[in-house]
Amino acid sequence: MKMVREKQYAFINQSYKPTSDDLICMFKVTPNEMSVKEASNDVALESSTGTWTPVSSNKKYVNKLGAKVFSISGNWVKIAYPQELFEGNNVANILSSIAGNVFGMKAIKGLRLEDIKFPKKLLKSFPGPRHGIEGYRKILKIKNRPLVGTIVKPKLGLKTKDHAQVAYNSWVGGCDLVKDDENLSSQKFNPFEKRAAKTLEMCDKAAEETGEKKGYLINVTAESLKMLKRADLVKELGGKFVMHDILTAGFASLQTLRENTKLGIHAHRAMHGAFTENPNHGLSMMCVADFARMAGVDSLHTGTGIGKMRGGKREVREIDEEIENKNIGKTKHRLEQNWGELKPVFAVASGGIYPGHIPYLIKNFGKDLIIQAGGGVHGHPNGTKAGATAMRQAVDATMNGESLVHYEKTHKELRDAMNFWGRVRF
Ligand code: CAP
Ligand code: MG
Repeated sequence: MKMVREKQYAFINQSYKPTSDDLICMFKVTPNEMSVKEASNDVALESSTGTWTPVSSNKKYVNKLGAKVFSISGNWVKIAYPQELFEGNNVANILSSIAGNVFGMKAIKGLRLEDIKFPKKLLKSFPGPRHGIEGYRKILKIKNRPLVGTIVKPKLGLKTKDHAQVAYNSWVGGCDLVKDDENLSSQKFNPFEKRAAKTLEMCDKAAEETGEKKGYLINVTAESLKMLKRADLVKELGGKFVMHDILTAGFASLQTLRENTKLGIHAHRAMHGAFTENPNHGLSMMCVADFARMAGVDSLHTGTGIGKMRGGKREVREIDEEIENKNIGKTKHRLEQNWGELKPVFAVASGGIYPGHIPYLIKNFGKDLIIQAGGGVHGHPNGTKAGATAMRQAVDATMNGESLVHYEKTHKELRDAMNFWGRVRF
């Protein structure tokens, strides 16, 4: 069969000046036995209106919808997409174009979608967070400091009674938030309905005893109708928050949740590493964060720069700025963006964290942070309650401008944590 290729550079237009109605993608293109220009042409055509050969069914009016490669600098390529290509308020639809077939084409050895700039009208079609940073602060009555959270550990296996007890000990010790782990849903050892009732009862009890507002981020990730039923039950039981695994369940599921619940949505990014970690291939965490803010999560795991998970300080800081600020400046790995009326999302620093890390986290990522520790609370030598207190003490010390080394002298829980896990130098 004689291969008839589309005009070699039909989707290349390096004199094109993108308009404010264009969606812009920044790709890193590693071509396979062809030039970056040729491979970029294929990326643009496959992610918009084209395919490997001209088609007789094409109409002239479709041509103006074709994506345009308007900038090529080494392997870094920028492509402009007319926003008419996309359906408003539909993350999956946009991803199916710009992050769809392109990753599997023979034309590339590697393709990384590093960041996306969204046009105003398309952005306005998305709800964004219902609560965001200010909403969480209002619900929990915490004005200024970072929120302290924990994850019930062991992550699976605890029976409901024990799960609720661990949560209670965390709250009375000083945690503001307790969350389920990403892989806890409604397994036999801890069914959702029983867990919701028992743990929210303990949440209220702890709030009453401490005089502080407390929150439970219960994992509702499941088939969509079941997920909505679970979110409704949480509301009935007086819960204020739910948790959703936005990547394993998918953005369409997240959008269903956002449109059908008024509760705060805590977003876990389990599975992100499968496509965000290779700098030459896949979708960056920055793009995941963009879509999470648009779809309407209120809090999102973004990394720590220091704990057990990958993701360096620069990357984490740039993502935190992207989800927390209104006007975003351009950097090597990030496009500028004006987020308009979409509320800021609370960044979550989690993964191998313990009290010793807190000065580093606040210094590098600020106070609008949910600092979360599972092992770093329940692994404390004197147990969960002491572990939670040590986390709180580290936040209090840092917010007061006191070093942990000085503060631990008068705060036993913190001292025991530091002796057990060591003092963090940074
Ligand atoms: C942390 C955690 C979180 C990770 C996710 C875990 O527990 O519960 O899922 O933070 O990573 O299961 O590992 P520990 P990220 O505090 O005991 O480490 O935040 O990078 O998405
Ligand atoms: Mg976890």
